[in-house]
Amino acid sequence: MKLTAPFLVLSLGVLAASTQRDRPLPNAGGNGLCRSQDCVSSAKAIIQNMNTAIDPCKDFHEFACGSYFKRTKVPKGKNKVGGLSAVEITTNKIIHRILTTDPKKIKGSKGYPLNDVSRKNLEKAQLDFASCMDESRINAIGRRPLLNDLKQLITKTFPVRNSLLAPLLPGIKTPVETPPASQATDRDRLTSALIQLIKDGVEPLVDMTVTYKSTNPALQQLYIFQGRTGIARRYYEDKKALKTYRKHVKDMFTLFLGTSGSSKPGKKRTRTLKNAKQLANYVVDHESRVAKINMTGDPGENNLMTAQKMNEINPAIDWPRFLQATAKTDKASMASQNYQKALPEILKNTTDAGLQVYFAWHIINVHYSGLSAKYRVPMDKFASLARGEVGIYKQPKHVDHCVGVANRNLGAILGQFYLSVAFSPEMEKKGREIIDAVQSTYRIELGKADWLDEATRKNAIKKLEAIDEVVAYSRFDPNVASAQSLATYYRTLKMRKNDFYGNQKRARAWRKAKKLAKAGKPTNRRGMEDDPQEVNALNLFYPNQIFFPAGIMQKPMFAAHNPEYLNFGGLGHIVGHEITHGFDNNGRFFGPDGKIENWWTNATATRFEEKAKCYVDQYNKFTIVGPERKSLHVNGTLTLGENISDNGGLKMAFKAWSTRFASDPKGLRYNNKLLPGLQKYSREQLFFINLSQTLCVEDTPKYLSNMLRLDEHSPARARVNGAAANSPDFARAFKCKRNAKMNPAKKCEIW
Ligand SMILES: *[C@@H]1O[C@H](CO)[C@@H](O)[C@H](O)[C@H]1NC(C)=O
Ligand SMILES: *[C@@H]1O[C@H](CO)[C@@H](O)[C@H](O)[C@H]1NC(C)=O
Ligand SMILES: *[C@@H]1O[C@H](CO)[C@@H](O)[C@H](O)[C@H]1NC(C)=O
Ligand SMILES: *[C@@H]1O[C@H](CO)[C@@H](O)[C@H](O)[C@H]1NC(C)=O
Ligand SMILES: *[C@H]1O[C@H](CO)[C@@H](O)[C@H](O)[C@H]1NC(C)=O
Ligand SMILES: CC(=O)N[C@H]1CO[C@H](CO)[C@@H](O)[C@@H]1O
Ligand SMILES: [Zn+2]
Repeated sequence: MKLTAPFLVLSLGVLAASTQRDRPLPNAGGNGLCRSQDCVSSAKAIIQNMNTAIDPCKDFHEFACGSYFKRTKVPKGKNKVGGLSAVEITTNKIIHRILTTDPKKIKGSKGYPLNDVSRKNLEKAQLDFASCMDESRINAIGRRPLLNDLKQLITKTFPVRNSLLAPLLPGIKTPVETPPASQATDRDRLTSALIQLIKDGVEPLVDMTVTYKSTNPALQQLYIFQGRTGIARRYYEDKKALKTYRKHVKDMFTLFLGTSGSSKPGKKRTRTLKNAKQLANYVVDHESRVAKINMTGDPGENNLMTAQKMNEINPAIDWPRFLQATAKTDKASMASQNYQKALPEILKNTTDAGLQVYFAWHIINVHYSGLSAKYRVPMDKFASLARGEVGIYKQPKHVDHCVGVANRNLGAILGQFYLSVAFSPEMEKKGREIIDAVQSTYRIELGKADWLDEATRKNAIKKLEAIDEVVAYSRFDPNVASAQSLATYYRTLKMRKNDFYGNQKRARAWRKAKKLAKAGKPTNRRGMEDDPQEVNALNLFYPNQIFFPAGIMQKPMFAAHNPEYLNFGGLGHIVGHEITHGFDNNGRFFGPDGKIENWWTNATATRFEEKAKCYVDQYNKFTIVGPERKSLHVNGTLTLGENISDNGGLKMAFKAWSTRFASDPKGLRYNNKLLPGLQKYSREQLFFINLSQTLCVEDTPKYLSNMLRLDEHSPARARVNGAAANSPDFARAFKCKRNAKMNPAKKCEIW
């Protein structure tokens, strides 16, 4: 559901001067020219992006962003600039400041006050960050801590006879204790090993998580999935892909376990490992067997059953003990049953020594993130490739990497500081007004949509009204505005000075434990796993919730004192987009409380499908210029949900704004002043211009062509021009002639 949008630099003086933000809103005071500093700088930024030589009725995105494109080049080391990625850069600078300022020196704001407990919390995040930034120490430590973890595997977690790994790790007494060989004991040993590994966040053979299911969203439930494979299932059939993967596993075993070979003068010293190929084969062959399991006819995810029942399906694991030790429960939903049924057979085809290698590979795959770039980069690079990205991996700058680490591990603590320095209750209040306005407009428009029959309309309205909105930050477990709540939330996560590897490992184990502890508990509807500083917005189909973190309620989407037509073109559009997701080709299958439920009559559902097809055909026709100037088509099926949401979002945001403006044309309540230097544009036009400019994104052709296959969002140009061309409001605002490119006779519309 991640959306993609705009840029512009937030003031970084935020750590010092935050009280200013708490001033009450000045009276809108009539609709003259807006001369506030925010207005002046917004106007300047808007003008600087536009290319007025272009006819807005021919190519609106180019009209709104043309000059931006002319002066902007994707910097080296990046795949794109502009849009939300630029806001992320600004946010990360703020987080970086927070991470590197003495906690005592950060004053905080009245709106979101900080206290001694907050500062104590922050020390934890700062320890993590500092341990990451100490690159020379991490380099000097090298792979040692990972090798220690592998020793742990070999000597304690899963000792085996004839270990292939033991001879590679100095200091291990071989042979290790000989394990007895009876069937029952095998099962005990395997169960114990899996329990230990899961606690460390390593998940070979079984992958487990806790979440709510669509048939009963109020309850958190444990799910057991099949162990992850290194590449997607279909690639195990693809000889070339499999060969690349096998080589990667072999190279990584060599990197992590090899010994330095002799090096000729002037040559780089490289590692060698005689049995690397054999080790790689154990891993890849096992995964290939897993990938071959026929999943057709698998009963799927809604399979809550007792641990006893699970023993019948897969007797290789002692499920009652396993579930109790990991998640303190005696039931779980066993997804991928076909896999579980096949596992005992598959295990028979693997020796214990082979299984140990497979576990080692998973340990490497998870804990490498605590090592130096020498180990991290080749693993990250391959992970990017495995996601289907070809040739676009870019190693982040070290400091960005470390900000990301601290954000991932202790994001909510940083979030409290982010709220305090970059956000204000006034912004929260104004933002909420926009959200409410768009939602009320939605209600009115649902009343008007003539293709909905009455029964479906009633249900749609019921669903809309049941949407639970969370604004700016999580209110419960943790309450990000409360230092005490955060201290409790992170209590069991310990961070140590100079121990980057250990910090990452503890954070991972803590996350897993936190997740698993929710099994059997009610769903926390006010709590968000996403942090307030995230530059993103979400629609969770279940439990029918939308979340707008403080990070998206920022310039250039939103500024509390700016004219409303700008804010509705920015944040309002995003709000409309997220609400529409609940009614798009996926969201429409979920009911008001997030259960999967058919609330459509057949006739209306058929009309929905016809209307959706209009988008698919329309977007299929869009092309972009790819590498070597080749023209590539957008995939209208892949992007359907996002397109429906872009279109609905644009319409609802515009109607919400224009209704408010019409109710207050003199500007006594709402600020709709004009912008200096942009007086020749109407408010309506500026709404669309600003909307488009949140999507002035420049990508490399290579990145763009990758994303065309992978991203559910259309490229920015298609997003803007597609939705604008479908909008009669747009055509009116720019007086586009009938059948102009941006005003086709045939328009697609659902919401
Ligand atoms: C997979 O199982 C389904 C249902 O049991 C069966 O129809 C199908 O032929 C199987 N596919 C293969 C490749 O064995
Ligand atoms: C186990 O190995 C045998 C012999 O190579 C093979 O025929 C069988 O299909 C394998 N079983 C599984 C579940 O992979
Ligand atoms: C609606 O369509 C479904 C499947 O397409 C069908 O099973 C059902 O009987 C139809 N209901 C009505 C009222 O026509
Ligand atoms: C478009 O995306 C859909 C859904 O992901 C996929 O099934 C289809 O193969 C894609 N079409 C093309 C031409 O790539
Ligand atoms: C829908 O998405 C496709 C592909 O991303 C895009 O080309 C198209 O313009 C979008 N359609 C609309 C109406 O937004
Ligand atoms: C490009 C630009 O600056 N656009 C403006 C769009 O509207 C937002 C919200 O008011 C402003 O912050 C931006 O400056
Ligand atoms: Zn979206």
